[in-house]
Order: sequence, then C-alpha cells, then structure tokens
Amino acid sequence: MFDKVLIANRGEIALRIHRACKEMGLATVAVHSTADRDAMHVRLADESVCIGPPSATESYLKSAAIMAAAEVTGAQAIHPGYGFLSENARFVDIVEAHGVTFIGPKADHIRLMGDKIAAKAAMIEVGVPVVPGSDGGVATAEEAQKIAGEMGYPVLVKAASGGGGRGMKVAHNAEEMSKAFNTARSEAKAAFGDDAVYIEKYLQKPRHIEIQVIADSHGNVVHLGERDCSLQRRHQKVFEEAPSPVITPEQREKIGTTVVNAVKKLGYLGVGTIEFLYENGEFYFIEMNTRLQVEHPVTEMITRIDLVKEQIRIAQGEKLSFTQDDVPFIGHAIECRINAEHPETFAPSPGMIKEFHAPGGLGVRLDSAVYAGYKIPPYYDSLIGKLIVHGVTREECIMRTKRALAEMVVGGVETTLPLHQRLVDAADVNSGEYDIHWLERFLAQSES
Ligand code: MV4
Repeated sequence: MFDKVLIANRGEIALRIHRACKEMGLATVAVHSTADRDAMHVRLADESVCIGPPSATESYLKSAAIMAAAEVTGAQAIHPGYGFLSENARFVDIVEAHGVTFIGPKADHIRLMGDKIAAKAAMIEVGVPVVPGSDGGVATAEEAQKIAGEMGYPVLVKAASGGGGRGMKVAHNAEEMSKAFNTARSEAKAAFGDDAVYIEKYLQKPRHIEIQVIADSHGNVVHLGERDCSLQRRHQKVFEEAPSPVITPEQREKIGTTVVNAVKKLGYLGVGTIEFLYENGEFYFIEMNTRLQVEHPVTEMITRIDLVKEQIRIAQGEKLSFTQDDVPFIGHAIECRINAEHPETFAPSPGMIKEFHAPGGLGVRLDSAVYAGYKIPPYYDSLIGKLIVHGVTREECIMRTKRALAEMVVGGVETTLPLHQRLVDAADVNSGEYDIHWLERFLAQSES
C-alpha cells in the first residue's frame, strides 16, 4: 500500500490522475518543467518538483530527474499518464529497481507490445484475429513480392517498431512493392533505429475500434466494451465515441470474450487497449496500447468505472471489485478533443487564453487543466481539454454535445471548437456512417 503518488505527466491527464488520488486519500507529487510553473497540475498537487527546462527530453522524458523527485518526496508509486514515459519499458525497470511501484503493466508486456511483429505473433498464439499478412518479419523486397503475390494487392509494409501510423507504405501492385518495401525499411531505420518490417493486406475502408481491458494481479480480467476512434486526421484522433454505432451487443460480447481470454493467457496486468480494424463485420488486431488512453473517459461514462482509481488499486495488489457481469453499458458517450489549433489548417496556436468558460449541466464533463489567464506553452501537445458528453441514447448525446459546444468559450487562441460544431452537424456523423478516412475527405471537400 502507498500513500503518496508521483504524477509523471502534465496538463489535463496530470489533473485527472490527481483527482483520482485525492478521492482515494492519497497525497500527490507533481513534476514540472520551468515552462509549467503556473500549471494547474502543479498548483493543485500537495507537493511539486521542478525537473528541468521546457524541452520534454530534458524534463518529462528524463527518468533520472523523475526518480530523483520521487526519492526526495518519498513517493512510493509513479503514475505515467499517457505519452512521455508511459510505454517505456526501461523506465519501468528503473522505477522498480528503486523499489517504487509503477502504476501500469509489467515492463515485459510493454516491451512485447512495442514490437509490432512480436505483438501480432503473441496475439495469434492466444486466439485473437489479426490482419492477414506475412508470418513475422520480411527481409527482402523479393520475399515481400512473393508474399503479396500470393495474398493479393494492395498490401501495407509496416515497421516493427512503428505504430501510430509512422513507417507505413502501401503497394498496389508488384511494381510498387520494391519501392514501398525499401522506403518503409529506410524510414523505419531512420525513425526507430530498427529496419524490421512486415506485410499486411491493406484494408481500404475500415473503422478503428478498440477494446478496453482491465486485469488485476489475481488473474481476473474484464473487458469494458469498445470505443470507435475512426474520426481522426493524420493519426491524431479528433472525436471518439462509445459504444460504436455499428457494433451489436452480440458482437461486443464475442470480441470482448476473445480479448479477455487472450489477455488472461498473456498474464497482462493493469489497463490496456486492443486496437482493431473493423471491416465487413470482422475484427482484425493491429496493435495493443499498454497505457491509459486519452479517450478513456468515454468508457468511464458508459460503465461508471473510474479507470484511474482501478489502476491504482491494481498496483496496490487489490482484486477487481467487479466481474464481467457487473459491468453495465449505459447509454452513449462522445469525446471531442479541443486543441489550440486553427480549425481548418491545424496550425498550432499557443498563447494566452484570455477568456474561458466551461460548459456544464447534466451529462457534461470537461477534462482540462487550463484557466483564464493561462498561457499555453509552445513546447508540448496542443490539447486544451476534452469535452466528454453522456446521454441515454446516441441521439441525446449528440444534441447534448451540440449544446455544450455552443456554451464553451475559449478566447485568445484558435481552437478546434468550430470543427467539432461542424462534425456534430454532419449527416454521416449523425448516422454513424464513417470510416478512418472520412474526416480527411470531409476536410478536403470543405477546402475546395
Ligand atoms: C492498417 C490500415 C489498413 N490495413 N493496416 C495506421 C496506424 C497504425 N496503428 C495502423 N494503421 C493502419 N493500419 C492494414 N492492414 C490502415 C491504417 C490506418 C489507420 C488505422 C487506424 C486509424 C486511422 C488510420 C488512418 C490511416 C491508416
């Protein structure tokens, strides 16, 4: 058991974690760069430690500085949030070598899922459906052409160390293959220091649907349903919802059971997300995320489970307080990511927030760490906050999202609020008929 938690993150997620800690009677330690002296996560924490200059590599990514902060404050556990060190297996090793608890999965599982070829092999082994493709890595363009010829084009060449869309090249025919293969390989080498690549059948209009799982240290594993994250631009999610408008309760139970059995066999600990592409009624595994995700609140809203508190309880060795049958799926939730960006060009818009008004009322949640007079620094991501809305039905949820967006005021910087207002008015969003390419098509059309 611990009584003091160090939060190795900033912004809205640091505040989200702080809130869970306080409700559990735990003291919090904030760490911050010199650019974040006046940040809300620093103000609210019980203690704070400055860990370096603005650059993330010299602050939020510096494990030695974070460990030193844990040591001087006597924090017995570290919550990494998302991004930064959250999926860094070496950091987990360092934290544990110091006798501090990492609130998250074991280092070995982070390592396994970081290698996309190994992750896919592991998922096949435990019965999860995957995208058809090469059996492991592919060493030469000739081998790639042979596999693709048998499988049929188009295919994708993917980097083993990639993920999040980096290091992917599509080939529509044998002529395109050698270039796609060699480009993917050299880009992977440059970006990740690892030129291992593999091949998959290219799915042309899938949805991105991910399953939330949670596992304790006593072998109990439960799934918390899916999130539909298809509305994205350049691999940045923009709008997420749960449940997916295209998944039936029977499909949810089937893929949920498959995932729970797989996660049990893997011996995974903590919260995790299994990402799938979904096309023509079938799920195909692509990656597993071993962290709390940005969009976790939509799952919290429909299940009434506090994922951060559960993470902390699991790290303390407690059993899950609920079984699969106890997990309700109540109504519908939508998350709009409000960024400090131009709503059409997506150019970052850091600077002073001169006016700020949070929407409220029944079913409205705003996860944000900004305030009027806060200056958004240019060094980190551009997330101002997440508007999360719950409704009894999807229709009510969409109407409530519209009215909450209309109430929200962020003055002084450009924001993506106008984009979200257009999204909730779009016919295809209202009917739920969208795939992973829908948003980029929508933006291209409105440009011309
Ligand atoms: C794919 C795919 C189509 N077919 N794999 C992009 C990010 C990385 N996580 C996997 N990605 C994709 N893998 C096969 N076999 C299309 C994508 C993809 C994508 C996936 C999820 C959400 C948005 C996306 C946008 C473009 C491409």
